[in-house]
Amino acid sequence: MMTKSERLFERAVQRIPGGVNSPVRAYRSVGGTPRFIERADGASAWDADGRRYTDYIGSWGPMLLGHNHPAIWEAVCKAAEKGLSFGAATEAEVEMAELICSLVPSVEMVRMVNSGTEAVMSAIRAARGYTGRDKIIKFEGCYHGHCDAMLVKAGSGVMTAGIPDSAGVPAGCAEDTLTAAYNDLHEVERLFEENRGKIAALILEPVAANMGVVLPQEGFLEGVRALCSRHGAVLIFDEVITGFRLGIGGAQGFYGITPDLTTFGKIIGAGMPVGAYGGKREIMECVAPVGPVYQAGTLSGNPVAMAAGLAQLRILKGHPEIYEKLGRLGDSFRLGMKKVLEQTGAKAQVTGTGSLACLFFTEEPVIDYPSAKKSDTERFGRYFHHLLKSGIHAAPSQFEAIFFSNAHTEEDIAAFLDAAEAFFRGEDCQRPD
Ligand code: HOZ
Repeated sequence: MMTKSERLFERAVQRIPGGVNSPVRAYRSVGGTPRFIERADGASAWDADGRRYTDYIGSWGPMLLGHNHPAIWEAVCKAAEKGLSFGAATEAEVEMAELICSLVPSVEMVRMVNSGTEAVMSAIRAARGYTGRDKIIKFEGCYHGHCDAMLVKAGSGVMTAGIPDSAGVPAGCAEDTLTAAYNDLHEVERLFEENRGKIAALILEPVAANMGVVLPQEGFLEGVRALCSRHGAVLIFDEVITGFRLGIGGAQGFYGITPDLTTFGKIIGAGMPVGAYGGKREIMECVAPVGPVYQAGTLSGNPVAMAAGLAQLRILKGHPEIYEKLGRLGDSFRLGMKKVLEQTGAKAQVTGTGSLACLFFTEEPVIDYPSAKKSDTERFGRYFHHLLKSGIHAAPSQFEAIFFSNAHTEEDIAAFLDAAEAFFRGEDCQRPD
């Protein structure tokens, strides 16, 4: 008999491309049918057939406090009672801007938008308007949302689907996007030399979390900072995943590097659709209505989304011990997984930092896009289905992160490691068609 998820998926594919509203939710690279999620609470999610999973997707990052947190839920209900959207300025937007600027010192001014994609698109426009230059440097395997200029050698769903240079992007939109290998400062230096006075901005994920999780090597972030300063280019940190996750000050606080602009995403909305970009006052004052760089949005700074985000950020600000716990959970996972790999002789690499982790099925260290792509994705598919059968809901792609939240426990991590050990000892699942 078909499960309810299977029946829903059959209907979904008739009316929604691939049956999903974002490709990363599809199970195409791992086989089988996406689980349709009905509800989630804390670290758990239940599918349409009533099966419970420990959830390590966490809406791709924002559920840092776990699902359905009571304070956030209450803030959302209170805000919704007053109205869902006004298309006019509200006090909550001012509070949000002040809070972000106080938590992330490089951000002197900030503009709210509705997604990470919008944040990146707008930050790039601001950088181009500010410098009067057109070219952008990005890194292979970094994902900065789906705006045309960023769909060049991109990570996340486009890497999973094997279409890193999406169709439908006019050549003209991508010709000003230059790419370098992550962690390769020489290549960045060469691009700056070959394009003197033409580079508006360099954008990167300070911890790459859309080609799996790849850490910056020692000196890499310092190096890109120095090169941007030397060549008068705007350094943009895409902190859609790392912002408020690797610490209250994001990856820039964690590594002690100051970008010129930062993009944020869904974490600010605690599960509501939110993004933001901000940074140096002189760059942000190029944005309309102060300056000539146009960017707008009816739902930007939406009152319900602001209420959810303010509730989450205030809890994070008031409870630094949450970050200590997140770091401990991440370390338990990474150290425990290393032990599992040693004991079972499995050829795999565990990567990550803080509350981000990833397991690559390759013998070589993963430092960039080519080394990430060496991972055996067939084996990942079998591992994924073994996890799912063991009640673990992780991203259905090799090239995504495992997200830990404050609702996870050491027992959850131990159960994950047990499932991984069982997989490596040969109790493999078959990959469904
Ligand atoms: N690409 C992001 C995850 N790595 C966001 C999820 C999505 O694309 O839907």
